[in-house]
Amino acid sequence: MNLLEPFSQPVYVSQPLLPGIEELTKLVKLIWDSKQLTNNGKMVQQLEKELAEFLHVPYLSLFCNGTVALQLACQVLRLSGEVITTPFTFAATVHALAWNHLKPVFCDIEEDTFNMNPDLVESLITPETSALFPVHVFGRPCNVVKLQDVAERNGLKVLYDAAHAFGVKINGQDIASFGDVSMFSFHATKIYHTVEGGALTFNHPYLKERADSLKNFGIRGTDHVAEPGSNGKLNELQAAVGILLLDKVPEEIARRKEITALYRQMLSDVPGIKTMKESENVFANYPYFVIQIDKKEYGLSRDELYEKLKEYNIITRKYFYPLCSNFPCYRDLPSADRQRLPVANRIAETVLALPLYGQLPHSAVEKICTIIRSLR
Ligand code: T4K
Repeated sequence: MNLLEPFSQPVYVSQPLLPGIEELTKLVKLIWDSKQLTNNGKMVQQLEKELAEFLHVPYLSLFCNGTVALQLACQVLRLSGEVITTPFTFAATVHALAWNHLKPVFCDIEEDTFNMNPDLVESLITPETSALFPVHVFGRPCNVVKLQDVAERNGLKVLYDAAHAFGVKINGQDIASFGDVSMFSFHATKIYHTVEGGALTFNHPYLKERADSLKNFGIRGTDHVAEPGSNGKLNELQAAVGILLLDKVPEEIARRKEITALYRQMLSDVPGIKTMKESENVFANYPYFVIQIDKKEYGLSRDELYEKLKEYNIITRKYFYPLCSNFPCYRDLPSADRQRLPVANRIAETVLALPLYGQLPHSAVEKICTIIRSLR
């Protein structure tokens, strides 16, 4: 194989983990026989139980996707006024606030983790602030201890967007155990998925009760509709996919870990290409492999490298560009001012996520790295 020839087929940033078609067919047959397709059927109940065990959380509620889960989490926690969040995230995080008529207040991020900078949070708190809404970006844990301390001292709730952090542990403790509520996305591009889907995790039974009601139109019993809920339910077919994929997660993480190590090794001495360091005392899940490109040293900007790689059939993603605070719907907020978010603005201009999924052959990684080296 000529390492500098384009790939014959596109290599995408991600590729979904798939259950075996025969085992899926068996579960579909059970669903067909039961004729229960949705509305908290057996598959959803089983998956909720298995996921709670996997994540070591007492309470968990499944949703049709992570975005609706976040929108409803704001209501579960009865958030109001202003919520402090990060601009360096997927659109869904900040949109969840806007859908609840909450005001996002953007906090700048840390250089090394790309997560909300806990040392800056306190200066953004006003009498209107009801919560912190940090994101464990690329599965790297936020500084949960400092954030919890700020929250407790100021009487704030903490809602974690843990969309990328399925299976991550900090000092052996599961990431879902921090904060009041965490959201995990089970979209097909995630290391674990239910095609589309998501979950909220809680430490208190009343939060799960409320989430279960809000995702089912606010219905609390045959003759009682307590509040204006939505429809956020996962269906039985998707739960079946989730049941079959759960066992595959440890191997998927192990493969991604090897691929990540190979990328790091092959790119470590390329001038102008910076890879992210492993976080200390963290069991990582390797959802994305993200590099930063310094045009002065590498010779190409991030956008130029993105375009060049496309010519080689390598389809990367600029996660997360544009920055949420620069979207037309948020850029006029006082906290969205670029001067107040220098780190996030700089990082969003330079990051690129390279292909990473368990089935990605090591030979493809070697070829991608060889091409990146050759382009400077
Ligand atoms: N919070 C955060 C921090 C998030 O990152 C996300 C979602 C959410 C909240 C909301 O959770 P959900 O409501 O989505 O559950 C993707 C995903 O759609 C999105 O779930 C994810 N974050 C975001 C980071 O990435 P795109 O537009 O980049 O995806 P797309 O379709 O370009 O897929 C990337 C590549 O994956 C494709 O080039 C090919 C491959 N692919 C994709 C799909 C969907 C497949 O091979 N098969 C597939 O079925 O947004």
